[in-house]
Amino acid sequence: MTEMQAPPRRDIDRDTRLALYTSLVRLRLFEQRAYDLFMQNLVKGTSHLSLGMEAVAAGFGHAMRSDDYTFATYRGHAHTLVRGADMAATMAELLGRSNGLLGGKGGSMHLTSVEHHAMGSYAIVGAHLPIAAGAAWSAQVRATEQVSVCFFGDGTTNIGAFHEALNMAAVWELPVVFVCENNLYMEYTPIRDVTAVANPAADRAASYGLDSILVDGNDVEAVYELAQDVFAKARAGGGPSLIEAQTYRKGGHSRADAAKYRPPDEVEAWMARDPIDLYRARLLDLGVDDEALRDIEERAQAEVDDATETAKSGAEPDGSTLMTEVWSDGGAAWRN
Ligand SMILES: Cc1ncc(C[n+]2csc(CCOP(=O)(O)OP(=O)(O)O)c2C)c(N)n1
Ligand SMILES: [Mg+2]
Repeated sequence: MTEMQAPPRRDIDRDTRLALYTSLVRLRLFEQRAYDLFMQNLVKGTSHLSLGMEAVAAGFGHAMRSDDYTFATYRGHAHTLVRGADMAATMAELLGRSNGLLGGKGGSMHLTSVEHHAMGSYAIVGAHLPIAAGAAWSAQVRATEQVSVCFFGDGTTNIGAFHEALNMAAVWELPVVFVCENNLYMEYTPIRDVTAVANPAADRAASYGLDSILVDGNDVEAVYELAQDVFAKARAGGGPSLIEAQTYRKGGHSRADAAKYRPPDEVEAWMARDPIDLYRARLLDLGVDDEALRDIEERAQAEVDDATETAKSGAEPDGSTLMTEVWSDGGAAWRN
């Protein structure tokens, strides 16, 4: 049985703490707005929110170097935004508008910003783990000290690609960090009902000769500090890491899923551990004044409001763009 890592509590400077808090709030307010727009039928296709799980994205995102790679799932809004993708363009992408990150052709489930090394959001469960290992291999060959960071869910640990990617990454000592966001559920199935071990990622780390690492995914500083350690190890040629971050989604799996399948006492216990409330209280304890936090909250709200207006003002994609950007050189003609 794997034990939770005790939060190391290094001394983090005030600016970094406020930056972490800013990210948490931006990610939360963005997704709350995305939910509202979905309910107004303005978001095209489905969307998977990470409300309640923001500390994982913020903690890892802030520890990354600007040229490190991010690979996300369909639940990828936070992971893309935290790398620096423009909020209005991200919102516009959800609305399927031409001013979206991908010209309105990708939508919520496929957010990508190569410019920010956010290398895509993948809708096929487990598909991106081998790809993230490949990016790490490329960094290893080029000796760039870049790290490839791959986020996925608890359910993904029961997919073959998880085991294949972990094994190759360990054998080749690739600079890849696999982050399992264990929110206790797949779509509607509790992970514990279908998994032979209690901690779906951490308890399997030994199979690949890796340390078993569990972290409180609702404690942004614990995540941030752990991320710094595993990134340093990867950059120094120490090989991959597998991390299980324990967290919980505030809402359903996708769309308007009311998540009625979750026991009320479990929901209540996790709602009392909201990552933003926890961090706000901690910052106040550390002597940060309430006014500074309120200022961050107001600025983030204004940014989301502006992003929404810009996104809504975008035109629908022109039909002529349907066959552009199909290949990396932009062409659409079939080739062998
Ligand atoms: C290969 C494959 N099988 C099934 C699905 C349908 N599906 C979409 S999300 C999901 C649950 C994944 O759960 P988890 O890995 O815990 O991620 P979470 O949604 O909780 O973040 C499933 C089964 C899929 N997209 N791909
Ligand atoms: Mg899950």
